Amino acid sequence: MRRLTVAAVLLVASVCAGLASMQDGRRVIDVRAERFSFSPSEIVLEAGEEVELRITSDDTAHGFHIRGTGTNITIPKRGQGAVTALVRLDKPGRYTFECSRMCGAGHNFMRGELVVRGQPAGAAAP
Ligand SMILES: [Cu+2]
Repeated sequence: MRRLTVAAVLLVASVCAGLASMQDGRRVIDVRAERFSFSPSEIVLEAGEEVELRITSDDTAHGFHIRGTGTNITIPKRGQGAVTALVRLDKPGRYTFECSRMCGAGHNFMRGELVVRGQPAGAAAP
């Protein structure tokens, strides 16, 4: 009598999510700028982690400046694509980013924060 071994083949659809969230091992974070805010307005990363910010505008051109760093770029106006900023901050802390291009009455309030967390050192007991 022949035994039929039924092999259950599990076809696991390990298809990557349509929207890439990693690029070259980096996290890619989409940021939207519009008068007069950034969303998300708080971005959390690890100290020493390099992330790619892909910034688009929903209206006019804006700027993206991270205080205390050399990052200061122009975000093209809506429909003209994204600008990419590679960001790596080695010191834990909070870094303010802000619009650096006059965009209207609320320009001075258009900002957000990068929260850089320290690397957890070893096993921390609760
Ligand atoms: Cu502005």
